[in-house]
Amino acid sequence: TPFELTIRNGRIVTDGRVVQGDVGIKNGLIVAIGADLPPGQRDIDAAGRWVLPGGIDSHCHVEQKSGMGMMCADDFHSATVAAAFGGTTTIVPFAAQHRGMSVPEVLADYAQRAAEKAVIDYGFHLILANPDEQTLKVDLPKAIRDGITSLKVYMTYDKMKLEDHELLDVLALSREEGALVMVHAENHDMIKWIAQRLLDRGHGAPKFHGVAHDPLAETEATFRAISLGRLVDVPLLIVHVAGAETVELIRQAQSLGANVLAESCPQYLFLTADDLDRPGMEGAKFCCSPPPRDADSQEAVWQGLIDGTLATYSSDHAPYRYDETGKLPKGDSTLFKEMANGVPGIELRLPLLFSEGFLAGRIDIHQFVALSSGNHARLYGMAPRKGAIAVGADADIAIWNPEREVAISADMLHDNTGYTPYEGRTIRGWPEVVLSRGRIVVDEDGLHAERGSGQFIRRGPPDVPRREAPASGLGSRPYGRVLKALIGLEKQA
Ligand code: DUC
Ligand code: ZN
Ligand code: ZN
Ligand code: ZN
Repeated sequence: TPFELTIRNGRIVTDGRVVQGDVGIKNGLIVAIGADLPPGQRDIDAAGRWVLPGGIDSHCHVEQKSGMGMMCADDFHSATVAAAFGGTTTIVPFAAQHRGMSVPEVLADYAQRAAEKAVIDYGFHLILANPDEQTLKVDLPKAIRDGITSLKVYMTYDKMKLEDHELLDVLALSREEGALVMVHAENHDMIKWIAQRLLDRGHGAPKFHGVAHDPLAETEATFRAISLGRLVDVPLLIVHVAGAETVELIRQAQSLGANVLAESCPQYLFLTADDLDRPGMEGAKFCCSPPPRDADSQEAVWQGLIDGTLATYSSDHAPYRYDETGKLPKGDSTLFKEMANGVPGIELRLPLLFSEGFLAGRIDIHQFVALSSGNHARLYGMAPRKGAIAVGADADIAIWNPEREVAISADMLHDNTGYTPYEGRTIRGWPEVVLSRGRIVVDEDGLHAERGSGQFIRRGPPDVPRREAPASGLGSRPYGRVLKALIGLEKQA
């Protein structure tokens, strides 16, 4: 037989079409797609199932210390196992530089920990908190050449935030070196100012996290980030978009030719600020930044995903336990400012979208594939190897049973958080068999992959569809000769 594995009789999503048929796999690659392929050494029956590219989660936090110094609950084993059980076959978490750390030491540390533990493939984005000469001129260009082709920068958090001129330095460099900059856009001073007034008045409960992180803080910083990107003529990607006004701002900027991309996450589709307002400290389980907002914002995020304003759907899995190691460092007297920021979602990200997006009729199966995998692969430089069922691509495949009903509870999940913000909901559809490079990672009898069997993906340059600003009128950019030279658009003034 020409195949090590044949997936038979599935509904295969490939190249913008749905094909009823088989997928032949050899040496970890997809080598044939068609009807009536010969049997493999092993066959998987996919009758009545969807055969989809494995998910790519391009925003998750694994074995990472937060800006506030708290350690995630998941390591590279538990996080990648949980990802695989939820239909994800590649993750791109963060390697986080904190002030005073050099980029090579950060990358070596993350690379070693992931290589020992990951069960699926992975890359890293570099979080830049220390954009000094050495970092910008030497270490970052080298990291990019080594396949770390994306960066995250923060506009808030005392220990992480960059000034606008530093953001401009990073953006200008990203064009020269071929990397994509991800921006956490919230206005630091607005949040700090509101939070201080709340605390002065004795308002420390979890729900006040949502008050401090006002939607305007997100919208203002997003506008500023977009403006910085336009000034130096570089694309950027706004992560974890939460609010309706921010979605609309991004849509308008795109219509004026701005090269702004954006991402959202399950917590902005399925949670609201009301979830933070639960009895006792329970609301801490729903605390992330930016926080979930209201029903109108949920609808706006759906529309953004549907019409392409938002290009990627990631988990922003930031796993902290509901105890003194994470959410409640001071037990019941923990103030909202002291709770670890972030919610778990690496396993439920795709099942939630499959059920409430695809099966509910909000998006079609091609949109599901683009939002869960294909767009991540292109924007983060992993196509055509990842993100599609295509001949020559890695055999990273999730086989979904659309009939299976699942009542969500924390004890069915595989991460180390110990709770889920989606407890008690019932969804439809589940990825029952998951392959990574042709290896069965998960099937009906559980996990098969070994610790350390995942591979580092050395990513190429981002493939960002380029929008052009109009030549004149609203949105046009008058780049004079001098400005062009200053920002590096032209070599000589
Ligand atoms: N930003 C993230 O990307 N994740 C969790 C918290 C945060 O501020
Ligand atoms: Zn962030
Ligand atoms: Zn995050
Ligand atoms: Zn098995």
